[in-house]
Amino acid sequence: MAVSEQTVVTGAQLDTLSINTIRTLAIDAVQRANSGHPGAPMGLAPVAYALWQNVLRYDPEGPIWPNRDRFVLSAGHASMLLYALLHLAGVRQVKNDTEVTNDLAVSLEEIKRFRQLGSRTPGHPESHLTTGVETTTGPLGQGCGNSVGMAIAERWLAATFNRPDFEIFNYNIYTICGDGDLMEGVSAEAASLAGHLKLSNLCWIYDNNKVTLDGPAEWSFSEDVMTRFVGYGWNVTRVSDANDLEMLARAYRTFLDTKDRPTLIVVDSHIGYGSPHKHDSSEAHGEPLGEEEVRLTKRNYGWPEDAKFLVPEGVKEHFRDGIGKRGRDLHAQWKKMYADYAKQYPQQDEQLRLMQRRELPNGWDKNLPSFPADPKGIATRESGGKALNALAQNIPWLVGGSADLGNSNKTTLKFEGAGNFAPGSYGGRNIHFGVREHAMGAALNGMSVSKLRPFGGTFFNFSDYLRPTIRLAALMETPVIHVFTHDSIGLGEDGPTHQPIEQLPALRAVPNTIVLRPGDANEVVEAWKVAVQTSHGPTLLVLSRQAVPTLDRTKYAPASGLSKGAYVLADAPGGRPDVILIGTGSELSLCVDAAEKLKAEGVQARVVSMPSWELFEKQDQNYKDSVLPPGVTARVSVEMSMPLGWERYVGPKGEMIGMHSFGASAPWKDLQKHFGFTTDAVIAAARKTIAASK
Ligand SMILES: Cc1ncc(C[n+]2csc(CCOP(=O)(O)OP(=O)(O)O)c2C)c(N)n1
Ligand SMILES: [Mg+2]
Repeated sequence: MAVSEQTVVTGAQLDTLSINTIRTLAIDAVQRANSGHPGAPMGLAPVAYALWQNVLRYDPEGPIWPNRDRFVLSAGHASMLLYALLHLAGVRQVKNDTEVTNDLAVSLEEIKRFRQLGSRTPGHPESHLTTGVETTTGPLGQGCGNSVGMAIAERWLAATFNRPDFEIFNYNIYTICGDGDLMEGVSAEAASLAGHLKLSNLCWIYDNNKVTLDGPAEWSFSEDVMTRFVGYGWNVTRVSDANDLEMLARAYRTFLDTKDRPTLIVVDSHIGYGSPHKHDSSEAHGEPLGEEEVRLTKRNYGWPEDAKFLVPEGVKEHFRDGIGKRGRDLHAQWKKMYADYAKQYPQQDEQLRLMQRRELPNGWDKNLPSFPADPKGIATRESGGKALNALAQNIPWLVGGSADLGNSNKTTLKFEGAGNFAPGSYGGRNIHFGVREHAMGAALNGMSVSKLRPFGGTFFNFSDYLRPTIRLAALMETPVIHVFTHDSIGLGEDGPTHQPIEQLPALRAVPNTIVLRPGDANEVVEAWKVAVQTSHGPTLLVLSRQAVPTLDRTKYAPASGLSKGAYVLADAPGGRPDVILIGTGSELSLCVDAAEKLKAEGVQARVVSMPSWELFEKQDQNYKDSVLPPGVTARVSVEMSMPLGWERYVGPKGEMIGMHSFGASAPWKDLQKHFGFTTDAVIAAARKTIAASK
């Protein structure tokens, strides 16, 4: 069928026309940008078309409808596939997370600006930029992991908010993934978890095109994917021809009919290489086709060879009559039902509205613990568990768990009714992620973009296992809370395999991420308050296994100073210190002790508690100077971590007490002496920096 700008077509021809429009938009955008992957969108166009046009319950004019189906393109390099769909379906852009505008999320102009500065069509889909992009993908495997979190979120929302005759939540999550996604470990962890949890609202569509960037997939990938997923407890079905819309429709129907487990649809496809002569070559497909190849390909599709960014007449209308009409009708019915629901269940309605806006309920901070002075004190993981349990009773959608360390992380919600999130009882607030840190991190991101307030726990050292997900939460500007306990060599006997050294500086290096290492029980409560009030990025709580003294707040400044990142805990007379001692976490009390002893020697020390660099950097210069006066250059930092970066706070004359090697397996008291985290060491460093500053 030849196409011109005026062609009028109907029926099955419209399917082909629409699919080829997706393909040629991808080809043209990649060609103009002179970078990107045209092949994957070309191969996947019918698969995505069959889903969007005939199955997806999505209202392009209401893209934040809470009960919309979610579409995740885990194969983020195929971004043009998603942009073309968003354009053709007419999805509207949302402002400030809540306000649907009349602007298209992806206009044709934006497609022409693919991969350009400031466009809504970056190289890989970014959810904070483009409405309709449900989660940011690009690092392969992450979208798969996110989709499991989205499926968890839907099950939780349904169990929590649905009422007889009011099925407020019953949406599904569809994820397109490729060979790369399925090779990545995170997708295996996530699939295992999804199978265990029997998440029947989850459908992965595997683009089995037998090719990856370097060449044939068989060079590195020969496992039996279908058998593997059967082993995970998934329903597995196959579509042997990606261009067969009927077979695709049957596969989606199979998914919808499967009520007891997730579904994997294996779709045998051919990646688009352009014209047939290129078809079997192992030529790289992660690049533009080139002008000549673009022509040949278009000729092959029966497309005008010279037309660029052509959307033939009838295509947009076709989408409007398909996904558009279905979505609009379903959304309208839902709104009607919801209005009655809101009348009958005003409390639930209020909660759902707050969640959508990422706001906290009234009284969210009531009954928070407050800890009396205690020289023996308690571990910050302990006080953390108490603060979390109080907050979670006030914020019903604070939901999370641990990667099999709940008892160590103290992240278990223990109050009446908290319950476990388990197959068939999806209203529980405690999720057992199992020993799957990476999938946990990815799932937390998926829960967060679904507007829950998720938290997850593991040992701080194993933040390495989920670090990619922290980075993505930061990029996506989505508020996930990580509880990292066993924060240093202070964990003792487990030894250097478990003792974090470089994790603090490494995570402080991630933009838009708040790292908090509170110094005593009352700072922990304040840290949790910061965490739940943060709405546009991840917060990492770094907590100790060992007890730390609870400081006497009648003698020292209040712990609320934590919200400024750093504050003067104890000052020298007249605010004129000879030296400033800066501590974080468990080392704060070392600084306090050292200051007391220095005082007896006639040296006036100021103690600064600095639980968060990021929060401190947000303060104005006056405040910063009031905490660290430029005139006082004798400064000591104390932190059981690689001290990388502390130079900026202690200055050229300052001293940094930190870790310069791995730790060791021994009782904590012995490690403390061995690695020099003692009051005497702080005093010696203070003397040294005072001498250097004179
Ligand atoms: C974690 C990660 N590693 C590497 C890449 C780079 N990369 C992008 S696409 C791709 C090929 C993946 O092959 P497949 O998933 O089969 O996609 P196809 O080439 O079939 O579209 C690679 C390696 C990436 N995006 N993410
Ligand atoms: Mg592939």
